[in-house]
Amino acid sequence: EDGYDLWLRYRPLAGAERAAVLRHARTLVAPAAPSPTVQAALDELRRGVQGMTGRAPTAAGRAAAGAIVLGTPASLPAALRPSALAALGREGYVIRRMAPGVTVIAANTDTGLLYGAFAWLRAVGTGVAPDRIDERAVPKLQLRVLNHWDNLDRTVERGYAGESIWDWWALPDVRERRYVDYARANASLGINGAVLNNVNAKPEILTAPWIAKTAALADVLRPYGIRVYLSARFSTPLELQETDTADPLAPEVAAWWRRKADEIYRAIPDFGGFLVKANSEGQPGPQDYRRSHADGANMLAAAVAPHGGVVMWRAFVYAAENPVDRARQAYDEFQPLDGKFAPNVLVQVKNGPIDFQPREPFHPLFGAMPKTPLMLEFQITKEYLGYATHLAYLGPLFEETLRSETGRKAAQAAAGLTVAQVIEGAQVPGPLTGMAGVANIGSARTWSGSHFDQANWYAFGRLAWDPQASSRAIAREWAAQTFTRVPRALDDIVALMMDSREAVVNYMTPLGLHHIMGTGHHHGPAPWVADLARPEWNPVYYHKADRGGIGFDRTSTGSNALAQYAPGVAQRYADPRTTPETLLLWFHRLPWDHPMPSGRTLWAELAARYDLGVTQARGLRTRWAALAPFVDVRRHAEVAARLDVQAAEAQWWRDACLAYFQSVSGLPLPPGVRPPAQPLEYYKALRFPYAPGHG
Ligand code: BDP
Repeated sequence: EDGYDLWLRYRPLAGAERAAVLRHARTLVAPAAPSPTVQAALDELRRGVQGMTGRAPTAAGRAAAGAIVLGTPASLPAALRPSALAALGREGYVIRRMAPGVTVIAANTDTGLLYGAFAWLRAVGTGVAPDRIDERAVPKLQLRVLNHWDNLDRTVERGYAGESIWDWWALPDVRERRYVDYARANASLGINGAVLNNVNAKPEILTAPWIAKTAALADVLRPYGIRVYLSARFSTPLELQETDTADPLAPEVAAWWRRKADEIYRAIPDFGGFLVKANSEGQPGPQDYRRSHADGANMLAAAVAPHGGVVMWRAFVYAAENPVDRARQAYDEFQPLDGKFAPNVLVQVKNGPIDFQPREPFHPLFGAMPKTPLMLEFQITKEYLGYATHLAYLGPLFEETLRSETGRKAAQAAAGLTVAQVIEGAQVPGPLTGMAGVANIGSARTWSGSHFDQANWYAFGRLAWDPQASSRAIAREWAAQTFTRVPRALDDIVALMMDSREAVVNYMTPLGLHHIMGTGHHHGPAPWVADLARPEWNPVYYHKADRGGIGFDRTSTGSNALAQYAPGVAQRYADPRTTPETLLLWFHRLPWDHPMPSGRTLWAELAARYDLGVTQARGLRTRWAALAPFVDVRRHAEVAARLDVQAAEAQWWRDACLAYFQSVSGLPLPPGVRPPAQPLEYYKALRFPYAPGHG
């Protein structure tokens, strides 16, 4: 067990369980001349049943007891056709017993059948008896997309799992087997799109040789229901010296993009479209020509529209000209453009207003652009949560954002909407909905750099399918397929996963602190950094600690970023007493002796949180050690080694942050709090010149 098989392990079952699977999967019945997609479904069922029972089902022409029948309304005989298939749409499926011993997997499309096949295997893999499998599922979002921040030289921005899985150099001729396994893993979750290259894009990706490479990948992924997309650099035609400007309103520019889209679609008829990072962190964009984000997005949208493509335009923007509060900028720039985007544009918004921190409040744009499809962007790779060395199951982070009450309503609705409901399209009736996840996938044997990081890929996929799903249930499902189904061990693994992200928050950025990580690489604590060129690059900008107190005042007495939220939410967060403690210093600047609900002062509470984080990190290690009897030796040891690092680095975070905050507050350590192991200067002097994932 080296982790390569992900959650699709299909390890042998024993006794009655094996017998039951054998009884219900003796034969596979499928339409004659199956499409590549149906073939993929049949192959997966065969592989799964063979793995679990030692015997592969055989192909049969007729459904008898022991058959799994795959069919669409066109191919299923009436007696085997479940009701209400139309409501399944293009990607839904139903699994039902339609005759004694006959399991039917039905869908309107072959992709639906593939999803149904994976769902059947998932059910068996999580311990559901085959005769009890009865499932009907329809994805709530249309576009469920991984964003690979993969560079053309095969490095991966913010990647901690080895080099890019795309061997661009050898493409289009060499098509690695790994691409198929990647497609299988995604299809098992319902992920139906992949943006292949970094949002910090190079112009070359849109030249003929790279279009051919992209087309080769599209061919491999297509049978698995996955479309490819590319990140486009806004100034591409200008940089390729094929136009004299990149002004989106210049006719030659629009014409160039139309021709480029035509060229791409000739090679890839189902190309998904473009993802664009514009006027953000030095990337070119329409504002270079005094045009708006809508001008830029709509010009590209017009180029792909005739082919059914979309543009995913990112709202992650901040500029030096906005010194007051970086958290405000996306809303300030985008909200006024509501209603101005073409119908095939989605505005892609990060979960929080800063940048993928261990904890952020939900982004105020959710619910505030009722005429614009908003696509939620999560980061699966753990840029700010300890890379792939710390264990942090992100399901609870994703769920926290998705379940946040925006305080905004759909037209004529009485109740307010959660972020999940907003992205599901409650305000913008129409087909465009989606979720994006910045992938944590590389060519490491584990795919994700660690065994537990696979769970974050898994959780993203499952939540993109159903944004209202429970992260705990997802953890259980993943762990049962990945590690063990022994109930006691499974309970412990799930509990450990569910506690892990909060541990990270506690030892890194408790009580609403944020962005106090090391410069550039974002590894380790550096709350003291104050000398970088732009104010918002410096951690001191975010915590503002000095003798008088700590925290970012985003209320009306400060940056007033709070006013970007719906009145109900803004009101609640305006008062420290009604602000959740977890976000206190995000919204408020408070004196060190501010009384906390625990009865401690803020300073004592902060110290207590850091201590708790260390205790929790150590706890993950001891709890995992106790699971040794239930997990294979190699994977157990590989996880344990990382948990050792995590416990040590939690201590480092705690010590460095307390040493620093003490130095600025001038206060003695609260009673009972152990002094940091080293003087502050020691932590400040640490350097990480070859930290992975940043250029
Ligand atoms: C930040 C990363 C940076 C990305 C940027 C983005 O540090 O590498 O390019 O986000 O999302 O989180 O564009």
